[in-house]
Amino acid sequence: MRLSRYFLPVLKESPKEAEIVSHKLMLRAGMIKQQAAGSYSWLPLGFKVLNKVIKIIEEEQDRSGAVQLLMPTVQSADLWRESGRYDAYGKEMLRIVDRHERDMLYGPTNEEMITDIFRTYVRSYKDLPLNLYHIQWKFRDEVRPRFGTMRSREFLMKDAYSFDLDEAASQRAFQRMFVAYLRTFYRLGVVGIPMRADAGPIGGDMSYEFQVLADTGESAVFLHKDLIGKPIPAIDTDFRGDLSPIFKDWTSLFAATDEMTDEAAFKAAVPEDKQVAARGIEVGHIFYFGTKYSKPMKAAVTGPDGKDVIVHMGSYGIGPTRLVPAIIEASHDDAGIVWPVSVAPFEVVLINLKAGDAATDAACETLYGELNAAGLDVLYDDRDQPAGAKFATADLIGVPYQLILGPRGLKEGQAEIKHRKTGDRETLPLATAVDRLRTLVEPQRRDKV
Ligand code: 5CA
Repeated sequence: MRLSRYFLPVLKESPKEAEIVSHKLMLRAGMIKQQAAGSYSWLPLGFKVLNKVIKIIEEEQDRSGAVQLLMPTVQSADLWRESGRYDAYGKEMLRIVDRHERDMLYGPTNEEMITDIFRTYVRSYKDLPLNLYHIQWKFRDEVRPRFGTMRSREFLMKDAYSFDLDEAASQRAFQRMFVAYLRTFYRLGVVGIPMRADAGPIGGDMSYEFQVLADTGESAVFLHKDLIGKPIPAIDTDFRGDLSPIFKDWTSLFAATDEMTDEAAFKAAVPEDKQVAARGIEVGHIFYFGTKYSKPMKAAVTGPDGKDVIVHMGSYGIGPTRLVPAIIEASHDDAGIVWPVSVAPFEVVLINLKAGDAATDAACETLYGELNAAGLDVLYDDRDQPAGAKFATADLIGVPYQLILGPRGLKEGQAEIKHRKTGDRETLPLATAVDRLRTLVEPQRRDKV
């Protein structure tokens, strides 16, 4: 992508309405624009990051055996009357009346609709286990939408729903999602720690939240230190095998939100040198709720003995539009965002220090072609702007590697690479720059781990 042809409306000033650093940086880096309270457009740079986040989520859902579909945003109230949640959901639900005076709603979640799909088509225990997911916009009329896309009214959710014959099979489905989530957050470049949590309006008696630790997080969390940096299950994990050892290994160490524990219980359970009391951002939440929806909505299959069995269900959410600011909260500095490579809008920014100088332009064009050919995701800053402004933009938007070339370096056959995260700089022969960048970038994509 050539920056001269791109749409990157960066702001010089720090926007006053933003209270936390991720919101400030997303506005300053031209990633989002507010459209109404708790409602945002995703501008090209933000959308590019969001799509990388979504792709990783999809890859890990698919790997775990979940199957993607797509349900609508606007739902019929009748389905929600069947489960009893139409009245129970309260003011957070955006209710709509259509021209025929039919009650509709903008979906805050999809348990009812997916249960309706299931009961329409699935008849036999032989079709189980089944896990269906989609990535779709949700609307919740939050009392206090805040912090940009961190807590918005319209937001994107990956929501998966599992169907099983009995509780034991449903626990196995839960464990598959648990492991998929560990892998997903790792690949996104954050530490996502599973914690016992309160199930709220989704219901059920077992739920885990995945929390990214950050000072600005809305939840107070208590955890065992060894959960931070614990190695995640590898890419060759057998999702059709027994995942309970992994599940037990992770859940045997203390971790809970303040809704589920208090400081005294925490201190009694965890040795002093291992106690971490921190704040967290809830980026995912998984639930087992048995027959809460399948029973009133009559979602049953024929069991092995020919008798009808009400299926057991769980649901599994991740917030992609919350993850983007959560990643920024966990990874930034005074100059701007510091993206993990796996979700960076671009992996490399090629900075032409003297656009308009024929020799530098030509050399940059060649480099740009080679970087693209090497499979790197490149932004080429070809604008006629002072070097200082280019460095500031590159730092602000957080591209992990800057490849810098000007007339002087060109004369000597040398380019410079700046590592955004550490600030390290290396000067190297122009001819080796592309290979060097490949070696730096490829392992950090985390797509083979
Ligand atoms: N049906 C279940 C799971 S599929 C459900 O709705 N779970 S939830 O309420 O916990 O939401 C799942 C995830 O969506 C949360 O962990 C969070 O990452 C994201 N999310 C929830 N509310 C918001 C919001 N207002 N703004 C941004 N993301 C949100």
